[in-house]
Amino acid sequence: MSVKRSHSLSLGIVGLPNSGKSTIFNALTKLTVPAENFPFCTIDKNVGVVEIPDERLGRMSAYFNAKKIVPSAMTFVDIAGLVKGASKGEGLGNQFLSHIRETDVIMYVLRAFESKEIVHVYERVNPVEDFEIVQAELIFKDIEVVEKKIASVNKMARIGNADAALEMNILEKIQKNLGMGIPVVDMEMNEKEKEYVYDLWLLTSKKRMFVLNCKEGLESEKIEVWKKELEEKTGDLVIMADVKLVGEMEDADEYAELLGYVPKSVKDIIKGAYDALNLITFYTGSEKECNAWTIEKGANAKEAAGVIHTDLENNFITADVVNVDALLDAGGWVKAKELGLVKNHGKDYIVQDGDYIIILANK
Ligand SMILES: Nc1nc2c(ncn2[C@@H]2O[C@H](COP(=O)(O)OP(=O)(O)O)[C@@H](O)[C@H]2O)c(=O)[nH]1
Ligand SMILES: [Mg+2]
Repeated sequence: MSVKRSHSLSLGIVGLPNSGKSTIFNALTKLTVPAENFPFCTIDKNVGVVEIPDERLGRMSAYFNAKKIVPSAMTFVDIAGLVKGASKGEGLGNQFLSHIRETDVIMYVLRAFESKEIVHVYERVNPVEDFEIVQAELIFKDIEVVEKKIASVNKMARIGNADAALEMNILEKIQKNLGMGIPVVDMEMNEKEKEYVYDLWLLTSKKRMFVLNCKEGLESEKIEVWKKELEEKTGDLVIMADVKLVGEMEDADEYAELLGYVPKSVKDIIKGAYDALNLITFYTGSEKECNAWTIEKGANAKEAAGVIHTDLENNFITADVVNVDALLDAGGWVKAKELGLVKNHGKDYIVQDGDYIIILANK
């Protein structure tokens, strides 16, 4: 499994200076939760841990009248602006590149708004080019890492290491592609190559999503063209959002009446990150405690048990599973069982979004 299977997913906000990164960071981290609930993360002013808004968890905890509610969380990191030359230490480049290394997904915030007061470093508005400038810096940094690795593998080859030739093949392929401006996420790779590359922690291997910072709902066809261009280039999610508005509004629906369209909200952006990472949520719970857990799509019941506790994974026997909404609609566990909604599954069962799971394990 390539993506972390824990609560502690993290998203790095990346872009040129004055694109709206800090504005969006502030909007997202309004939902910040007390750090002691999430001991994995030390909080500073550029890092915020945010609870994932989750209606199903709310409904389930109300049903159980749960004493404790533990939602999934996501860590947001506001990474300072990157400019051309960042990979060579221009601006405060290098230091910030190391912050990106620690995140699971990169959210590019790209400026698509005009403003005389707020300067654009390159004095024009073109989000597609801005993306390419920033990504190029990440590619340069990856090339550096790969070249260092090639040098060390070469040494291993000389002392007769059997794996060295195989490693060299993979590294040279990556080096060649990076040299052509292709980020790692867009490279064709087999499972073995993917596994190897995962351990290199390359910046361009991160999943991506995009926020085009614009006057949503009012903007010209030009922005639609940029959006399409980005989608075609990357295959990734592009959200058009008025980043300033995202921060100011409490309730998107209320604004919808005012504006005549539904503006993008913090929830849309978080959902985008979930999709970008290919994540789903499953639930466990009782009167004592209700939990929402995050897992990669395609994970099986045994792996899901491991997200809760390593012992549960190691001693896994079977899992009783029912969709959480179906469970609550039926009026609880006993009724759901009577209706035949609860299914017993073995370790290979692929967990579905919205599953409520009771793991049976050896003590
Ligand atoms: N006119 C306008 N200004 C914005 C918009 N989004 C952000 N800004 C302003 O642009 C400036 C830079 O934004 P900031 O979030 O600090 O950018 P960062 O450098 O990417 O972190 C701030 O003064 C914001 O208020 C927008 O959509 N329209
Ligand atoms: Mg900033």
